[in-house]
Amino acid sequence: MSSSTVLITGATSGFGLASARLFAKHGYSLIITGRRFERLQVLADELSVPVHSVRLDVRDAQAVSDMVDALPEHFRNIEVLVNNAGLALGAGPAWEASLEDWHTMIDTNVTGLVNVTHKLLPVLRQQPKASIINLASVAANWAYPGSHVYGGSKAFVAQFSRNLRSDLAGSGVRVTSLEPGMCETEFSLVRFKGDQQKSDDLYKGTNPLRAEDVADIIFWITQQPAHININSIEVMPASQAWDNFKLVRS
Ligand code: NDP
Ligand code: 8X3
Repeated sequence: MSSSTVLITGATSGFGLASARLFAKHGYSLIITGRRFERLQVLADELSVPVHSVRLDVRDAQAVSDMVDALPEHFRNIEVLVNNAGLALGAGPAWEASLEDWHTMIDTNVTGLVNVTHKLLPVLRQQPKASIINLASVAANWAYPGSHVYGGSKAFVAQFSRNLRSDLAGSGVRVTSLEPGMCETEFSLVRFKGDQQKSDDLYKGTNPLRAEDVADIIFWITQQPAHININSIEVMPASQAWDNFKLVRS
């Protein structure tokens, strides 16, 4: 059992929700955040550890700053930051994508993650041992049609994680870029703008990763001894793999 605190962005669904449950099972105090506050309240009621729930849009730098400044005493010693809030919007070709969707992905996956990280760095650096887990994606490493800005935003997350590592080496704060492949959460429902059928069809027969699989990995990373930094982990369901380069003939 732990007396430490973990802050999770995007705890209303998917990896964030599964991680909250797992860290709670191991006795961590939780700061859970997301835009859908009702879901956070339901989760807080379910957990039997101290929980501080905050309605938070990570794109709002002032709100992020205010949230941290207003933390109750018990929740101030944050040892684990799970930078999880993020989304993909659209999976069609770049020329059909809406500019608004591109901006939303950049604002959330890049600017939002930066907002939270910048505010939390001084807090984490006070700890003898701390972890930042940044949710990147296989889309950070591998190009595929329809990934355009989503993959670009996750490539930022992966490289930002490595660069943070360089600055934080020796500080006690470890940084990991976690790069999952296909996992069945609300991710595709969001990406396909609420089309449940399209989301179900994508996962059908693939035995994808589950949110709990990713939560297990997140938790495992944080449990490594202080002298170990897991730089990155790329994980896919066994049914997913790379394909050949595309060749277009004229
Ligand atoms: P879900 O859609 O299930 O969960 C996404 C979470 O992000 C929700 O809790 C949502 O909360 C939160 N979120 C989205 N936008 C914002 C915002 N502006 N401010 C605060 N919170 C926000 O998806 P996953 O759990 O699958 O995804 C979690 C992360 O993992 C994302 O960064 C995603 O890109 C990444 N990822 C997902 C993979 C997958 O296949 N599922 C694979 C690789 C990476 P709310 O809407 O309540 O604000
Ligand atoms: C989500 C995984 O493969 O849809 O980051 O890009 S993928």
